[in-house]
Formats: sequence, C-alpha cells, structure tokens
Amino acid sequence: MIDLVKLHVKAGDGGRGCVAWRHEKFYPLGGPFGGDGGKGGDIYFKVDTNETTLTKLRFTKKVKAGNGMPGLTKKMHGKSGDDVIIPVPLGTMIRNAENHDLLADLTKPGQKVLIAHGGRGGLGNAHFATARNDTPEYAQPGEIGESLSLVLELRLLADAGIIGFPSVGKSTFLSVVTAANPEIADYPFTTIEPNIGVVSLPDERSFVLADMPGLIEGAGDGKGLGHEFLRHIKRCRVLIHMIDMSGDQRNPIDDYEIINQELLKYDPALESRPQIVVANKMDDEYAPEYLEEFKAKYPDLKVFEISALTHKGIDQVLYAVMAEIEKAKENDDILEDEVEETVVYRYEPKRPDFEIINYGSHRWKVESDKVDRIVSQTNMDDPDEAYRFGITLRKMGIEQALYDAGVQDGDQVIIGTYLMDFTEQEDQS
Ligand SMILES: Nc1nc2c(ncn2[C@@H]2O[C@H](COP(=O)(O)OP(=O)(O)OP(=O)(O)O)[C@@H](O)[C@H]2O)c(=O)[nH]1
Ligand SMILES: [Mg+2]
Repeated sequence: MIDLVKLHVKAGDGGRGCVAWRHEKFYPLGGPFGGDGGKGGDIYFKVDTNETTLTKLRFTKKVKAGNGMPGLTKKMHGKSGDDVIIPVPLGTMIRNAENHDLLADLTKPGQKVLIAHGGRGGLGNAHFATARNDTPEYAQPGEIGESLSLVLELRLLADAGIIGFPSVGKSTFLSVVTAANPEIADYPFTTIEPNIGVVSLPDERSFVLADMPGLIEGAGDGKGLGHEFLRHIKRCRVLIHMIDMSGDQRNPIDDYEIINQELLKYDPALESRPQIVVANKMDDEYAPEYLEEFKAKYPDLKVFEISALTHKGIDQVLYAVMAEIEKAKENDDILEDEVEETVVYRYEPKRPDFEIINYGSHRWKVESDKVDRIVSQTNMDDPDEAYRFGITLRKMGIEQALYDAGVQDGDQVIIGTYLMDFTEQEDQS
C-alpha cells in the first residue's frame, strides 16, 4: 500500500521595514529610526514515529506559516512569524508536485527538514542613511515566503520488522539492539503500534528496525486488529520471525505455522518476503528441548538461537538481517526506484544565478530567481533604491553579461516585474 497526499505549503512573508524618525529632546531632527520587519515563519516536516499514515494530512490541503510583523520605530525588529512543523510518519517522501523533484526522503526517526523558507523581513529606514541622503524616506517591503505544491508519499516503515505471537519478546529485542524504549510486559498486546529504532552495526552499516504488535490466529481475517497490524508488516523489507522457545504459552511449532498462514491469508505476496527465524528465550530451561523438536520438524530451516534477556546470539541475527536487507534492496525495483540517487533535501533553484534572453527588437530579459527576489524587495520608484539595485546588478555580473550579449544603450530590459531602460549609470560609489 502506498499512501499519497497532496499538500500546498506557503511559508510566511517577511514583515515590511519601518520608516520612522528619531524624536528626542536633544535630537529634534533625528535620523532615520525605523526597525526591520520580522522574518516569515518556515515550514518544516518532521518524522514522528507515533504517526503511521498520512491520513491526517489528507484533508488538510493547505498549510501556512505565520507572517513576520512590520518593523517598529526605535529600530525595533518586527516579531518573526511562527514556524510550522508538520509531523509525518517514517518513510515519508516529499516531492515538488510540479517537477517531481524529491525534496526530502525522511528515513530517520526524528529527522526534520526545512521545506519552505519564510521571507526575510524588509530593512527599516535606519539602514539607509548614506552620505548622500541622511533622511531616507523608504524602507524595504518584506520578502515573499516560499510557496510550494507538494506530493507526500509514504513508502517503507522500516527495513526490518519483528513479527510473532504476543509476548514472544519482540519489544525486548528491539530495546536491546536499538536506543528505542518500548513498553515490555508479560501480558499480550503490550505493543499496539510499532516502535522504531535504528540498529548500528560495528562496521557502520545500519538499518531501521520496528517491533510489530503481536499476531494471533485469525489475524489474517482481521481478528485482534490483525489487519491494522499486518498493514505495517507489509511495509518491512525483511521480517524477523520470533518464536518463544520456552513453550510457556504455546507450542513453538504451532506458533511458527500459524503466523505464516496468517501472513499469507492477508497477502500472498508476503510469502516471498525474506524471513529470519529466531528462537528466543533460549535461557529458559525447557527451551533446548523445544528447539530440538522444532529443528527436527524443519531440518532445512536456518534458526537463530538467542536470548533477548541475556543478550546471547544477538549479533548473528543482526548481521543476517543486514545481509537480507541489502539483498532485498538490490532486487526490488518498486521500493527503490531512483530514490537514493536523487535525494535533494532542500529546495534549490537549479538554474545558475541568471540567464539573459534576447527577445529581439532591442528587448531583453534577465531571468533569475535571485534577481526576482531582490526586485520584490526593492522600491524602484525610489531613486536611491533604484540606484542601489543597479549596483547590485553590476556586482552580480549582470551588467557585464548584458553588454556581452550585445545590449545597447537605450534597449529595454525586463528584470523581475520591471521594464527598464538600459542606460549607462554614472559611477557614484
Ligand atoms: N526468559 C526470557 N524472557 C524474555 C526474553 N525476552 C523477553 N522476555 C519476556 O517476555 C515478556 C514479553 O516480552 P515483550 O518484549 O513485551 O514481548 P512482545 O513480543 O513485544 O509482546 P507484545 O508486544 O505483547 O506482542 C516480558 O516479560 C519479557 O521480559 C528472553 O529472552 N528470555
Ligand atoms: Mg511488544
């Protein structure tokens, strides 16, 4: 099952800068005193291992972060807009809906990514006093916050999942091999949502491991929340099939067969899911006897003997699981596709800083996200700002590039939302 959700996110806009003047006893004609606008709130996504589906976001449609407040007099900054952190399940992939770029692949518990940046606050007029102008009447508008249409997709919950009857020791095992701290108790169904941890092998390889809620006979027909639990199991690449070899509660051979039957009943495709069979509670005095019986019944099956309680035999299991995960990753095209290679993690415009386009008839265009941003922060009606904007174009190498492209004095150049006459500026800097 693949969960898909569309979502539009809009980071907060920056607050506008303030135009204000100093009015104090000894400064009757005080200088510019306007503070900067606050930054717009950012939009983050964060893995929350309590979430197991994207259902909560299905009806959300739009998420917006807070706008920055305008700057204040006395050079006080406007308040920043509030950030928004959207909790998502492990295994969520975030794509740009327009070009399908992968923006984030959330594969680690707690992982947090910044997806849409809030706009910067505009500068207050206090910044703009120059030798030529000590009473600047303008302040910058705030920058517009990033706006993106996203497709969220939930893929794998975990590389490996531990399955078995209730109380066989699944959560105990998880707690021993990862930093996870699941509830452990000797009554059935202690675990009702998977717990997740990361197993780090001494050779630096690692995988994500989840303990599953216990399954019972009839789970494949939905008994004991069986369908709910089996849905999680389907999203694990490799299964650790854990059997309580103490024989305290049930017969280990029956347990093994019933679990496998229930898996197949739920989804026949689970037959080919790799399984590592683990005999737990080998510290129990009756366990060796049951194990012998079990091995006699399945002579060709590789059985790992462990005690989650005394930590015996654990490493061998982890290496075997790791090997199966690597094999599975090589073989399955549905789960992998191009994902690992194209992870981008951050929205970034792909183009170089700018591009110059010749429309003919002495008309040109400067195409540039960066310049568009600056234009959105510049008040072109103000000669000082327009002048500074010209300097910026020069520093970015755009003026030279325009010359190189053949732009002549008097040509018209579209920059951002402006149509400008290209005239040589006298250098005043
Ligand atoms: N003797 C012995 N007891 C164990 C071992 N592993 C776990 N136990 C005990 O078995 C009981 C159940 O352990 P859990 O880890 O909660 O079992 P679970 O499989 O997660 O159970 P559910 O969440 O209910 O499905 C606890 O009392 C554990 O202390 C082991 O290796 N040896
Ligand atoms: Mg448990």
